[in-house]
Amino acid sequence: MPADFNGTWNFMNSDNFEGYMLALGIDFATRKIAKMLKPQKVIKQEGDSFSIHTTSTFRSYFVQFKIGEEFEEDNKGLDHRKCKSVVTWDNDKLVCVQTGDKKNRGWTHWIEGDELYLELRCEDQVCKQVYKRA
Ligand code: ECB
Repeated sequence: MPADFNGTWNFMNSDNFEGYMLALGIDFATRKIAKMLKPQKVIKQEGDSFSIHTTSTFRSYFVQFKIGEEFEEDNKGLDHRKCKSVVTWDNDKLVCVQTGDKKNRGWTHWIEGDELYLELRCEDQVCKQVYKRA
């Protein structure tokens, strides 16, 4: 049985979001606003199909995918760079590799108790975020 990510998750804290945004080339004004946000994630998981809705007062982002199936990601409202993404299981962790202009781009999600963890990677930067079950 894989981990169950279903649910609504509220942002608690983050580490090095600034470094991650700099690696993506996000401009100063956008970074200032973005780092104040407390996004909410709604994750729907049905077998190998997932959707992740990340919403905030400033911008929101939606992605859906099936485990192991490559898809085009547009990163609309984020850095807008297109990439080819694929998400796989690494034991109970969800691992996304985002292949495109940026090296070493991707993310990993896992659950510990009632907390959802997200590690965002771009080039040499790693941002870690923690969400709590709503
Ligand atoms: C969507 C809420 C954050 C909006 C931040 C606005 C501007 C900053 C622009 C670019 C920064 C790059 C990413 C923002 C960080 C998080 C957004 C979604 C990250 C993500 O890929 O989540 C995955 C895993 O949950 C699903 O898309």
